[in-house]
Amino acid sequence: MPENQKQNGNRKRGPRRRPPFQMRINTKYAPKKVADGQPLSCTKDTSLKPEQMLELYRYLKLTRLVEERIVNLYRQTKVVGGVFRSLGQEATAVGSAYALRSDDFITPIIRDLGSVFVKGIRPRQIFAQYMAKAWGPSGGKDLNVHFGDMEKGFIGPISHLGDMIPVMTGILLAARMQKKDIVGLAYIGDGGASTGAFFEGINFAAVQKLPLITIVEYNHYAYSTPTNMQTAVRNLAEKSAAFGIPGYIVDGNDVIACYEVTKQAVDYARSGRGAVLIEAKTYRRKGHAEHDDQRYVPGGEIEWWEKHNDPIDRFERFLLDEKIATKEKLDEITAGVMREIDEDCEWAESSPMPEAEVAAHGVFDNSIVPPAFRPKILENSN
Ligand SMILES: Cc1ncc(C[n+]2csc(CCOP(=O)(O)OP(=O)(O)O)c2C)c(N)n1
Ligand SMILES: [Mg+2]
Repeated sequence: MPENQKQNGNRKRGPRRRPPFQMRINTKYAPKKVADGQPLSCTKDTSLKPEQMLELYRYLKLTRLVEERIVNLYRQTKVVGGVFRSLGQEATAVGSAYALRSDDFITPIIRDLGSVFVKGIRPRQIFAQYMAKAWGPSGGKDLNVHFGDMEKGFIGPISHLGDMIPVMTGILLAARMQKKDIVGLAYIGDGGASTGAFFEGINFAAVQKLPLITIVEYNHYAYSTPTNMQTAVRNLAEKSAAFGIPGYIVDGNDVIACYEVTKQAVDYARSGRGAVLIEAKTYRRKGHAEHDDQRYVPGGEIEWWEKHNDPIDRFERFLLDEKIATKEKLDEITAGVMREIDEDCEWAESSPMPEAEVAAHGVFDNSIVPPAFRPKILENSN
């Protein structure tokens, strides 16, 4: 027995000793090095059934092809606002959201259209939203990502990076008070992970052991700022140590790995053990938005990711190699997605633009605008 415990012949009762600090980062599903010349595929270590994998494939294709269609609409000037794409990162949003229950909540950022589809939003809503049409979810008040659907457990993002994390924490606290066992999944970029709100939101969830899962998307850039000029940590998952919560690193371009890691986090969080931080390693192949020509990206970098680490190519390779699907089956799924996109785009295009008075309603508290400054269209509102 150590000297200090021998006093009075009894074991001394001091403060409970905590085990030494240990960084808890799980790297089981982190990106793996493959032998030179060997193309990347997906992890085989999965509980997913073949039909679920085909559903994941459908969501991946839907995300990519809907975004391509929005770019077409943008070039035709039918979309006039910013167009944000998740090209090359689709697997992170799709795989993670697929691990949730339908009553769980997400709050996506601009690279997470795939998670919105998994939550049950239809392409027609996205097209109508981007074209600011009356039939769109915000009725023409916004023309890109600022809308949500509470029924479907989808909290719309605001522009201010990081601020949706404390909001999600609040939702989870309210859910606990209502004795609901939902979990919340908040997405954030590597740039957004440098904000104060990111720290405050996760810290509160960690202390309260709220079931908050935060996915930080390491996509190499925030606007034109490379991640190493954004943070001094090598892995964003290391930030989990600041909160005393488990951290995971996942290959964000492996849709199965993203599902499995999030599933583990969901089980952990739902069982009452608290918050989790997941870092998804991925790459933003398009600029911040469609107008960004990416002149700050070193030559050959984008092409390398496109050729060697595209999430859809990797998953197709996996599905074919593992004989989960034939090429014909995958083509059939893609054709179905294209049909849905054509139909939904036509529907959205046929929507009228909103009446000016209706679109202006519910944006400001018109009663506080001095009458002299009230534009004509607001005269009859309130
Ligand atoms: C608090 C705050 N600061 C700055 C901005 C402007 N801004 C919008 S998106 C963006 C870059 C975001 O980068 P990241 O978080 O890495 O997400 P990504 O676009 O790479 O998905 C910035 C700086 C903002 N919206 N909110
Ligand atoms: Mg980023």
